[in-house]
Amino acid sequence: MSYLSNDSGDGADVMVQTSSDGGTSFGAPLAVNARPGQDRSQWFPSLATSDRNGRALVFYYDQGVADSGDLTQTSYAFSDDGGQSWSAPRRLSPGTFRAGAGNDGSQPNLGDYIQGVVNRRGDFLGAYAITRAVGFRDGQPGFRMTVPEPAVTTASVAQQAPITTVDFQGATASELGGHSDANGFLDPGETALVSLAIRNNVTNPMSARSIRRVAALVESRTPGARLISPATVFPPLAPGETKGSLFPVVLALDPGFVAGQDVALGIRVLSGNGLATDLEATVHTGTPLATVLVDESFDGVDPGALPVGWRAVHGAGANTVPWTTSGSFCGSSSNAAFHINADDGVTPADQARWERLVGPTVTVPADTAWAEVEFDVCTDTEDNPSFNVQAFDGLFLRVFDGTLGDSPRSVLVEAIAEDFTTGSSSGYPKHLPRGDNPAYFQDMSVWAGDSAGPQHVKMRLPGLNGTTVQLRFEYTQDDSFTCASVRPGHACGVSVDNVKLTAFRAR
Ligand SMILES: [Ca+2]
Ligand SMILES: [Ca+2]
Ligand SMILES: [Ca+2]
Ligand SMILES: [Ca+2]
Repeated sequence: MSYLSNDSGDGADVMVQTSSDGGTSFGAPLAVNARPGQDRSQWFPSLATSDRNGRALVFYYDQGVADSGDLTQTSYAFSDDGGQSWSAPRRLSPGTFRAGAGNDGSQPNLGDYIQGVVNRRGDFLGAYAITRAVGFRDGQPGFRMTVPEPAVTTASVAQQAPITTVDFQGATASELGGHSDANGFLDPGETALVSLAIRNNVTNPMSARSIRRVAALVESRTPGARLISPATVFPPLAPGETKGSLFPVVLALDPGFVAGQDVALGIRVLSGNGLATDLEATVHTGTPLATVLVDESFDGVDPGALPVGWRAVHGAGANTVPWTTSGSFCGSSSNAAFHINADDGVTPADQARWERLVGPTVTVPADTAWAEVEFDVCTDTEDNPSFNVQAFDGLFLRVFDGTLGDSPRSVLVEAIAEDFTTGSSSGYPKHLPRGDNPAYFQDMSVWAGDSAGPQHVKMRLPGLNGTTVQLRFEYTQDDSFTCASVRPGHACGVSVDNVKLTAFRAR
């Protein structure tokens, strides 16, 4: 049997226990994922066995492919000795995908929809939910976005072999002198050097190996972008180790390449350890030309007042506590938008609320290639000290689509955001649980907990060209406890400052 355990505290590991007496007793639990205790969440394992050769396969959603954010894949491992030992895990899904992509409302995007079976031909079939990147208007003029969607991936039960256990850790493109204008951006007609970083992602003592003789072959999947020199090599990689390529591959953009379009790279990593592993990278192009649509420091108003164009709107809850501004939260003397996280003296059930801060309505130019949102966020709210991603009160961002002819809807930024960072981490730091109070905005990824001072947030938002939008900062808290309960003496709340929405064309 397979199940999850969070005894290691990293989010969860996939455990397997086997019985040789028909289920009367079970052996000791065995963690099969890549880096038990250090690889964040794995979840919803599904186990299947072949009655031809006795091989067992377990597969699961796997967030271990990045150290933060919502990048995910489905992974599997197999056993040939009745579950006493397991192979190094490897990817089942055709690529990695963002769990939050296309998440247009509340509720998690990937539910408990996963199952693996071995069919009569002896193939393993894994069915699960997958996402792909979508833009802001995906699904319009309908109300809902078009992802996630179901996926079925087949793995041969008979043909399994050792594999090159690497994952992708980064790609850096820099213009090649003499073949570019050296302005810091990769433009049409220019040539770039692309350096890669990969990690030996398996440290599980059952299956970890050092990887030797590591090479990569890179291909472009974007027309108009070509690899002039597609091969590179890496130093040996001990279990868990990340290494950069020893020399870059060389990427050239045709003169007719459309500036601002992303280049998708496929990276096939080969080694002396076994089968090759395929990874992906994205390279941005074009010199950005900015149009600033929103630029708000909240310094033009006194603490307690909101600037012209900004509104506090009550979302839900019996007791209204509107957004305001404060010049003394988070160790900062700069006035910032603020919402308190405190016991406001009403009955606990009435403390659940959803309060919104709505920015000005702006129209994004039609020739925009991508938009960017930046701001400084600071939080000190109730979280769960014993579970690193769980919080109960927090803040998230949606972008309202008020474009004429579109269904009016508020899109969670995680549904579309690229390169979404909070400080040095990807995505949101925390997640809210489900909750049955209708005034609580349950089950959301949020900025929450003690951020230890302001954190800079930055993200690219595709598909905003030609739309009419508002930024909507959404604060919610549940009906019990505040940050004062978990961190007595703290000034508790959330703040947002230096909010910028910028549209970029590319030349
Ligand atoms: Ca784990
Ligand atoms: Ca350039
Ligand atoms: Ca300010
Ligand atoms: Ca609370």
